[in-house]
Amino acid sequence: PFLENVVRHPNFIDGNFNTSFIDTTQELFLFSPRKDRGTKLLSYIGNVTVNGFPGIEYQQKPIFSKPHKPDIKIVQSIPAGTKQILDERGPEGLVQWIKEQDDVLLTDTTMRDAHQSLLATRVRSRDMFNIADETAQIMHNFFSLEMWGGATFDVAYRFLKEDPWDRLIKLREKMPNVLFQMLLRGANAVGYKNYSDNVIREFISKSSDAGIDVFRIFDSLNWIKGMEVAIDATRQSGKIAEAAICYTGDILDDSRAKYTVQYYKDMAKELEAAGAHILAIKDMAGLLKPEAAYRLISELKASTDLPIHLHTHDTSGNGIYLYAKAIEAGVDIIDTALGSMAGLTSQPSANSLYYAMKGSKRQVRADIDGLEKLSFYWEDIRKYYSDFESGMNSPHSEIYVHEMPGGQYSNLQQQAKGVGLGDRWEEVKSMYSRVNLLFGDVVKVTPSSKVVGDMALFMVQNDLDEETVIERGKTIDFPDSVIEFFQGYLGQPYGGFPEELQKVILKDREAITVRPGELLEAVDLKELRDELFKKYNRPITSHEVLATALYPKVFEDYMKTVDMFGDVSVLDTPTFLYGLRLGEEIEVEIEKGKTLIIKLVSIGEAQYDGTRVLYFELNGQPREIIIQDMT
Ligand code: 3PY
Ligand code: ZN
Repeated sequence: PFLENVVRHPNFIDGNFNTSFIDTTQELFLFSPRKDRGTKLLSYIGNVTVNGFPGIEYQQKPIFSKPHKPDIKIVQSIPAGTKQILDERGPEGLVQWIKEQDDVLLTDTTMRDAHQSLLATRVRSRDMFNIADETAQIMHNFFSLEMWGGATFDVAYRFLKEDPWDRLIKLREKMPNVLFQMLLRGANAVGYKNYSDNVIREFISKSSDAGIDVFRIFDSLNWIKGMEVAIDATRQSGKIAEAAICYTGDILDDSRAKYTVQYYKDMAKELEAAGAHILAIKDMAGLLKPEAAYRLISELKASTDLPIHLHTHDTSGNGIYLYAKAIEAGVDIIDTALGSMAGLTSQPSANSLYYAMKGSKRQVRADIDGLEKLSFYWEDIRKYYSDFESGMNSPHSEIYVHEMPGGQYSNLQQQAKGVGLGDRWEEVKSMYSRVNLLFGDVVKVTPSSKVVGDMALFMVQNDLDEETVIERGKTIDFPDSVIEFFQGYLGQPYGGFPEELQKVILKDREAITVRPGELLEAVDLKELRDELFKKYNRPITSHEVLATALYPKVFEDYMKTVDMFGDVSVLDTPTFLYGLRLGEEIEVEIEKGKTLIIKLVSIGEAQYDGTRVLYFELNGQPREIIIQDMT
């Protein structure tokens, strides 16, 4: 282990050492104790069996049917796709190829936005790995697969206790043929606040190395300055910079004069000048009405040369009609999800759109039988996560009023439950739209949407309305996210902040008007790696350094969980979420060729100190695990 510590030390790897290296580098003498993976997993299973999983109402583990895997033959040579076009012809060649296509191309969002929007982002990597081979084969002619970014990064570490980089790398191995796409929140990366420019650049560079090809970059206030560094870094990595316009308001409604067609056209031209390869229209809440889509896309097509990629959410139920109009207007690529993961707050269904466009001039390029089979698989998987469903089970046209992004709906609902406002959800939604107007009608998408959501929860919780906020505001402590927003730390909203409100919220704090990244010092990533090396007493990857730069506390907690329970990503999802039933036996492959057989034999009575003994069998041997009962 000593030699291993030496050769893996970052200074040794970087060639940054001399003869005193061994004497002056104490951490070379730290060795981690031998781990017993079996005991750790039993502790995790015991814990979740007794105490339940956060966000899931405590219950006995339901019986799930085995997911239907498509009965297709996995061929050795996976059909080539857009990934090969990018690799062979570069970004400009790929853009040219898009322009030459008559059919409309699809991006599948099942592994990112669909579950972010329906299931609070809780789908685990394992459920993706198990269908990856089939997906690569069936979706070989898709434009891209959106499978990373947005909230997935944070949620993977925070709730799923798994490494998001591992998801990206393993999926890339299994699906080498179709472009991988991620959602990047501009200067906020995959977080909720602006980061230093060097962190943004490093994150893009490492995400690109790990397998991302298309970076959909947006700014939560449509502020181009907040996108420029990310666009540049993407181009530097030789990947596709897809710059997004976030659609808000209603271009058909003259009484909402703030966000007009001209506003979007100007923004598109600025994004083209900033180096975008593709223009995305990111209709994150599903507000774009069919006629508006026709008009907007026709006008954007006439004013820029970029291919257009349209994203929407089907909350209102108008998604397919909207897409049909967009296709008629010449949109190049659209975002859909597999049937069973589509609709409502998610994307419109690829399967339905395929049939809707039959017989029209521009067809949807897809293997419909294959899509149906993949959809069956996801129908079964979705049941595992039913506790994270939003409860919305029919189209909600109220979206046109509250304007809440699809990806936020189920998350804000969870947040509302968390602060005891679960039964006042209707009020929270209506307050959300009032807060938007109070803030001056802002673009609402992560993280600006979170600020609006936080303020809405705060106002409902404290029985505040618009007048009391202004009148009594000087004596009110507003949520941190709201203060930071009005300080300009998320950038500048179009048309500026409402002045009176800004004064009330900031009190004697200063506001900035420059790009926050200009004020943030570069993070010393090498120093951060050294600190982590000392703290964890093992070699640290660039991915772990970045995770710490982006989410220090979340990553630290994740590492504690790994230390306590080991790698829980190896557990099947029902066991991960519910533990075991009495007498149930499972097989867990902890590494290739190494399987543990785990059986829960009985659960002892609670002791005076609140502990219980759980009696397991591990590979046939009895094992006792003591668990603190917190129910
Ligand atoms: C995200 O930023 O996660 C979104 O999905 C915004 O729509
Ligand atoms: Zn979305």
